[in-house]
Amino acid sequence: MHVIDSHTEGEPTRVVVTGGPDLGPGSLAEKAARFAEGHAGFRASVVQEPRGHEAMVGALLVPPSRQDCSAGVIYFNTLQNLGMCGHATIGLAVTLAHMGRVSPGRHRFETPVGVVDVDLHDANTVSVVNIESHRLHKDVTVEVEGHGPVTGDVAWGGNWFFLAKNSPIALKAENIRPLTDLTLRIRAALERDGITGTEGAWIDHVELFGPPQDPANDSRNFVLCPGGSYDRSPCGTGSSAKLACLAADGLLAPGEDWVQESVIGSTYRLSYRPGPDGGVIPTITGRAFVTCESDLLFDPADPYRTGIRVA
Ligand code: PYC
Repeated sequence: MHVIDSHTEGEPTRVVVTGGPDLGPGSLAEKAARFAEGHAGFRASVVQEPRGHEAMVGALLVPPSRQDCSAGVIYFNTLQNLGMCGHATIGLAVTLAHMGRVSPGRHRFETPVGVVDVDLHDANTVSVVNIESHRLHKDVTVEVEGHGPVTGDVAWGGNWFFLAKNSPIALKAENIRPLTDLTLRIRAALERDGITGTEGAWIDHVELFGPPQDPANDSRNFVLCPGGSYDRSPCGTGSSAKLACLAADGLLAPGEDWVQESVIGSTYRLSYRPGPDGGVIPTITGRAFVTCESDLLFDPADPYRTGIRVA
C-alpha cells in the first residue's frame, strides 16, 4: 500500500494512494458507508499504532462519481469515517500537487458530505471552500464532572462540534493534558444529557476558545478529536463551525477575515459567504507540507498488522 504523509499546520494526514479496498459501485456516500461498515481493520492498520498514531487522519483516494471533480476522498481516523476534514483536504491538495496530479488553480474534491472547492495557491498554500456550516443550538449548559457548568454552542462544519467560549483552562501547549481531560468530560456530559447534532448524531468534537497569544490573530482554540487526541491545527471543520456561530451572533460580516490560532500557535485565515440554507459557506486557508512517502508492509506473521486495538 503506497501512502504519502503530510502535516497541515501541524496536524498529520496520510493519503492512501494505492492498495486500498475495493468499495464497489455507486455514489461516494455509498462507498463511504461500505467503508464505515466493513473496513475497521483497514482503517486501524493505516492510522493506528504501530504505523500511525491517534492524531493521524487517513484520506482514501477513490474515483470521483462526478466528472467535475479531480479526486474523490473518504477521510477516516483511528475510530471511524470523518464526514469532512479541513486539514486533510489541504494536505490532500498539497499531496496531489507533490504527485504532479494537480497544478496551482481551482479544483473540486468529492467527499461523502458534498463537493468542496479547493484553490491551490502554491506548492503549500491552499484555500478550501467548505460545505455549508450552521449553528444548531446556542448557549447549551452542561454540568461537567470536576469542573462545574460549561456553556457552549452546538454547530456543524462537516463534523459536529460543541464550542465553548472562555476556556476555564489557559490554552497553552503545557496544558494539553488538562485540556484533553476537560474536553473529554464535556463530551461525556453532552452524551449523558442526550445533547446531539441533528438526528441524534454524536457530537464527537469539542472546541474551547480563548484569547490569541499573538495579538495579530483573533482567537486561539483547543480541539478534541473523536479518538481523544487534540488537533494540532485550528481544525478546518471546527473553524467552519466557529464561523457559523460568529455569523449567527452578528460578530463577523461576510468577507471579513478571522485568524484562528491553534493550541500550538499555527493559524488558519478564515472568512465566509452566506449559504443558501441560512448557514455560511466557509473558506479556510492554511499550509501543508509533505513529510514522507512510503509503502506500508503487512507481514502475515505480525500480530499487530491491523493495528494495536485495545479498546
Ligand atoms: O481539520 O476538519 C479538520 C479536522 C477534523 C479532525 C481533525 N482535523
